[in-house]
Amino acid sequence: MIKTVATTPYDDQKPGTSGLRKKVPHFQRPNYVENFVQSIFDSLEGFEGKTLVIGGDGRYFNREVIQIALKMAAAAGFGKAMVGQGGILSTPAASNVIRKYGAFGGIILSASHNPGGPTEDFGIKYNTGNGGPAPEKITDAIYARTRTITEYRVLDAPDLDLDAISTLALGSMRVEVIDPVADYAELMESLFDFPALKAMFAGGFRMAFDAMSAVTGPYATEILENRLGAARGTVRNGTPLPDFGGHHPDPNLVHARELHDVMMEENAPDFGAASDGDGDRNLIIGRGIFVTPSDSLALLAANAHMAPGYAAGLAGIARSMPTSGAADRVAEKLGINLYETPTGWKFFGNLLDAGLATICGEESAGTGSNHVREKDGLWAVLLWLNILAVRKQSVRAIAKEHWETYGRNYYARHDYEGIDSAAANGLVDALRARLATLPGTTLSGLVVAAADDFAYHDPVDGSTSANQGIRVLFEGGSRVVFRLSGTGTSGATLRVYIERYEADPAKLAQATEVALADLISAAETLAEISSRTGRTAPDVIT
Ligand code: G16
Repeated sequence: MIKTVATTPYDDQKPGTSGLRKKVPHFQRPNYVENFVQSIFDSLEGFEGKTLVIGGDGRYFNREVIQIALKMAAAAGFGKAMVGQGGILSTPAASNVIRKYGAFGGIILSASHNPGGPTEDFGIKYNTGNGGPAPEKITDAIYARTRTITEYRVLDAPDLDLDAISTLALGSMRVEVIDPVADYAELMESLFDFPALKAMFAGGFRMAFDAMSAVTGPYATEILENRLGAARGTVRNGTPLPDFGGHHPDPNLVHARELHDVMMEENAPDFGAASDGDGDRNLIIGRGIFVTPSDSLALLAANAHMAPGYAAGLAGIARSMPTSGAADRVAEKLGINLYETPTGWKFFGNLLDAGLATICGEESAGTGSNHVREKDGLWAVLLWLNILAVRKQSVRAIAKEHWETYGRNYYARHDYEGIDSAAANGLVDALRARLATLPGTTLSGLVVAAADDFAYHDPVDGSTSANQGIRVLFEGGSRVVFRLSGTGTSGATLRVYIERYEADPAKLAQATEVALADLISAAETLAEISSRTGRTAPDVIT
């Protein structure tokens, strides 16, 4: 029986950079989940009898919300739901399932790299039939609906057992509980030279992969250890836990410190990598060398043709605006287009669908390609492995050669977390007000060449997204970028992105903080960070 339940709107259900993210107790308010899920369905058309994919990263509250979403999908008229066993589907695996089975769309439950647990973070986002995050047109419609919603519909039925692979019935909707790993592993096998990778591991190649007690554990264990023959124990923290073992499942140098330290030892493995809560981010560390996500994008793009799935070359490369310009130089050399988009994987969707870009990447540890419509942590790891198997060089040697060929984009991101929202907005507003007068002025010895608030004009659908980050470009190709994060759940997070391009062969091996010192001080002066936020140092540097 379908129940119609009266409800009242919440005023804070605006999806951010990647869906709706809030603390778990916030999501547990009466009808909070139901309002949002119903608003998603109310914003879509033509799904009657079609398939909805549902899965999440296994974090606390995942199981409860999946049951609610299933009963509401049945009440809304979906014909079939596909759910990962145990409610598990990594974000890239969910994207693949949507595409492979021609689903109408999918609901992904994750707050990505944010911590999990009864008082930590949860998230819900909707992906469309191309497998990618819903574009702004849809997220705006969902938000508008959350402001006017008066009722939701739900099937009155007991919870389903999602722990065994099976086909179940929920009212007139069929529910297929699927193996979350199989389709994804098959896709990876179609893109990369598994026999060459197997041979490399059999030859003694050593790797450390930190799954951070999050969703990639089962995927990495199946692919790296079972299929490619990497030594048992290659995958660390491989069991997904609802609270990620109490850690932030964020693959950066702060939260993946243990892996970093292992990789800096003299007898370190050949290759180190980590992934985040929902499996779409990656961290790449060679023996004794961390590769920034921006450099990783450039390196992968320059060498992608070595993997069978990309042997035909790349159509184009896309990167988010704050990501360094390292990939731009690769695109130039390859004679292909480089697209600069706002932060948010959703902006790559049109470029990938139109065949304009093959590889995409972001400074926030996301890299991916046209194989799905999400960034993909394990994909990046496997492409790196494929390149290492072909080039038979160390990560350090490959990075060094790359910088010698293209020059090096020194890069860092400084995050000021949990700052007062009004102070953060004030800082951005003040910067925005000064943009027109900045060109020609000198800061910490650097001359401002241009300054603007980034606006993106989508070349495929013609839409415009304004106010996507303040850019201050200096003469010589260095820059600082300021923007507020769209994924935090408490206060505001100010991100300052700092980049210097260096082509002088004698200056390619500097410490990043040394290479960026004058720009860091210019950013502080310009944005008045300490006086406006009360912070004298960033919380996280990546
Ligand atoms: C999400 C988006 C990414 C974005 C990142 C950081 O990643 O999908 O495109 O770069 O957030 O966004 P912000 O700087 O606004 O916090 P994820 O891995 O959190 O889904």
